[in-house]
Amino acid sequence: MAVLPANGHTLIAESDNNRVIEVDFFRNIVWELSGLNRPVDADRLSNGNTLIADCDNNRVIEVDFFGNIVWELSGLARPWDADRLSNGNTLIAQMDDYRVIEVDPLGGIVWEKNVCGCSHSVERLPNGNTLIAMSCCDRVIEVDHNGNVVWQIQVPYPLDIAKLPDGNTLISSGPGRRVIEVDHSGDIVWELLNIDLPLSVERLANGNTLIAQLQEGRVIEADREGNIVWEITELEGPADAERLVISNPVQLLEELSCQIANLNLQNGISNSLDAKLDAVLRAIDDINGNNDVAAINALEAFINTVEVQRGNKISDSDADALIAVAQQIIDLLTNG
Ligand SMILES: [Ca+2]
Ligand SMILES: [Ca+2]
Ligand SMILES: [Ca+2]
Repeated sequence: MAVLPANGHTLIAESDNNRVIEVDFFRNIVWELSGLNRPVDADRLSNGNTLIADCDNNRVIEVDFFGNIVWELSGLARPWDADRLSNGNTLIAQMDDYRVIEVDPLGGIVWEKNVCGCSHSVERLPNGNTLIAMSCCDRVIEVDHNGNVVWQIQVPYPLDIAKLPDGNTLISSGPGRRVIEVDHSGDIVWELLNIDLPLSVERLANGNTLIAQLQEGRVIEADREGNIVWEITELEGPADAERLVISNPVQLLEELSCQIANLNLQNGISNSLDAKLDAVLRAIDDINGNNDVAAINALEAFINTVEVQRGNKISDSDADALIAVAQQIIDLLTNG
């Protein structure tokens, strides 16, 4: 039994389309920034802005919701990864300058580590050390503040790395055509094989893994058994993807309503589904009484209606998607 997809939108650096997009669960674009030059990394920051490694413009920019550049560092050498740190500085890995740098908000270099070749990914760890994917040298290293290597592992052309809460490390290997999870001894504790050119990797809250596949033009969410539980295809050079958790049930409800409209179902069916979603909204809006139970009951009725039409007026994949989002709303109302 596959794990349901994790809640949220997906932020994607579509490098060959020179844009960054945010799509909802139904793959509708809800935010877009175009006019870039091979963006390869996009991170949504805690202030709601987006940090982008605009690779072939040799710069890292931070843009607000409206696309205004609120911070920029230019003159870089094809940056591939940029992370905003909790101290406000920015950590940057570059393709054409064989060092990883940490810069302050004014652009001054406050820390650097020379590496032996190109680097596609860097991460500051909670212990203050820095994890670096030295792609061209087939190695992932962890260095302390003084630049001493305290841990390393050989991996063919590691492209992205992510330290997991339990201390394991997730690594994508381009020529290896796989994503691996290794423990501190370097033993592989989990792997996903036959993944063509995995670029970015992220472990999601539900245990699934989000992977951007550049040449395949898709982003997939795979469960631990390798089942693809969500994907978006026909992208142009997706180099990075991250899941953005949506914690507002009303927002998900609106997206679910839009999707019902997009599906162009027979009037009777769409009216019946809309009525249930209206009931959910009324229950959530009702500040009196046990509103969450009423909302959850209406969502269960919505799911039942979709199930009745599954394979008939609603395709299997559309039914799966509608139910997954209805379930995400139930989870939010239950745990929120
Ligand atoms: Ca990212
Ligand atoms: Ca980043
Ligand atoms: Ca990073």
